Amino acid sequence: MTVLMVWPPVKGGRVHGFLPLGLGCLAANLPAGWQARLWDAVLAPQPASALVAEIERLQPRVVAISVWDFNMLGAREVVRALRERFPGLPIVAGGPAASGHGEGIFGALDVDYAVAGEGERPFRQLLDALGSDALTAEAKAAIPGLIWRDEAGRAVANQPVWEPLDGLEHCDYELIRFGEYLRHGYRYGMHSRAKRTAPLHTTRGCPFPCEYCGARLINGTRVRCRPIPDVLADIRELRERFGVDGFNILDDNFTFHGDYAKDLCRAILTLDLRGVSFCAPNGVKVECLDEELLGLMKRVGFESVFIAPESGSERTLQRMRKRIDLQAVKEKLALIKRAGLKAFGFFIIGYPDETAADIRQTIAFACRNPFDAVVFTCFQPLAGTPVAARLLASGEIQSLPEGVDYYQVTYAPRGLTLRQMKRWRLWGLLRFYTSSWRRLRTAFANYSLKRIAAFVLKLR
Ligand code: B12
Ligand code: SF4
Repeated sequence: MTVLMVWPPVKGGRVHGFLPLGLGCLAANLPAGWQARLWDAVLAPQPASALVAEIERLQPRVVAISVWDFNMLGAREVVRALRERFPGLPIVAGGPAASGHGEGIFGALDVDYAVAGEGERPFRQLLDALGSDALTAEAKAAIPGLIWRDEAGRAVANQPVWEPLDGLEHCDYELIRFGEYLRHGYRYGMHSRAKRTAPLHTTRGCPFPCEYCGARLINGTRVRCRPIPDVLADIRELRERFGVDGFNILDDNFTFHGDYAKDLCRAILTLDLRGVSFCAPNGVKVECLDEELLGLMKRVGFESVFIAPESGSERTLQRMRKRIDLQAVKEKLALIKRAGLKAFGFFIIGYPDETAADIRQTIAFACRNPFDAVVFTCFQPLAGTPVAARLLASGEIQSLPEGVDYYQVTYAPRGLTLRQMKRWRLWGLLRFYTSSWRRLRTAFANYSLKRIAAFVLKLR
């Protein structure tokens, strides 16, 4: 039996930092008797009519679609075309948007089932039941994270379960045509000399309660570590088959279990990986850094450490429920520098109820601490997060943005306009990068003048 996996089109065509990793993970963990095919409208932009033709050719038993808020518009278009042409074909959605929307996903997307949380095990159970025509209400109720309709048509959302990562196959790189992505310029990871980069997972989960973040809806609040031999096997495979020379650890909190991170670094040092760099571009929990870990990271091939204070305003940090100690940030920045690593900072501006004074404090904090580079992102409410729920409930926003990337500004706190937010962002970057020669050099060392000019134009 075939499951056709769908990576929907995104506005603006190809997105080279954006891989169908979730679908690759599901495909690597299918039940016996099932095979996966992938229809990928990001690697090869194509209209929904091409998917209809593919379904006529492959005659799949199920369609599985991976949905982020970012690709929701494309997902909707594809699902609409499938519904019209193949009304009886089961469509299952999963991914960050399914996790974020919960049972609300049926309002956003006309699918039969959805899965919130990690998909490997629930999807295997769902396919098993579908394939043997045993998908009774009891069977549906027993699948963790499954979102389904009961006999009265009411949406039911089962509680996801976040199990240990042992025994999970990682990702089917063949199915997602990772080699093709690399040939088409796939690249993720800022400020790295690596030419062929690949994502790498070592842990899943995050225990922190930041109110703007949707990560724990997908990966839960317990940080689970992959067995180190599995991670090494991934590294070897990606290095040997695809010539990868830069690994981006996509974990939410790579350093959360310090001993695991250290053991992993030591294990990586036993591999012959000359010329290979590592990066954790989502940021690491700053409090979890110590001298020994930073030293090991440097030896493994980290060039920089990304941390996410998010704000220089204590008032905003409290509102975000961001548990971070700005004094500790200063101390750890010194440690990062002493280890010979560069320090990158992520900041959010325009959080609900922020004032111009809070934003000024954030920019000042970034400028006066020894960061080599920073990013100021304008706040965007994400499905399923407490802050988005509050904004919707209070009527401050009527709906959540869909199809937007990092650069678009879709929200401004009361008292500020979208235009002002764009100006604050640009002003912050200008102030930061012109505040020292070292920072300006870092920017020019990593990006050409043309790229910097294009970036600034995009931010206006
Ligand atoms: C790495 C990452 C990225 C990478 C891309 C990763 C990639 N796939 O190539 C980059 C940096 C490009 C990125 C960008 C963005 N990201 Co991002 N990203 C992440 C991060 C840290 C990990 C995502 C990942 O790849 N995980 C690994 C794969 C295997 O997991 P997965 O895709 O979720 O799949 C699993 C399940 O979701 C499920 N599943 C997935 N598909 C399907 C389909 C079916 C049928 C089923 C049953 C199950 C299923 O099973 C999979 C295996 O368990 C997450 C945080 C997190 N913890 O998830 C944020 C996250 C997904 N990102 C987020 C956002 C908002 C963005 C941006 C839209 C930011 C913005 N507003 O501008 C951009 C959009 C893309 C763009 N190009 O601009 C939000 C998503 C919120 C949402 N509801 O959509 C998250 C949750 C972060 C957050 N703080 O809330 N991101
Ligand atoms: S922002 Fe980072 S620390 Fe906070 S909940 Fe999300 S992943 Fe965890």
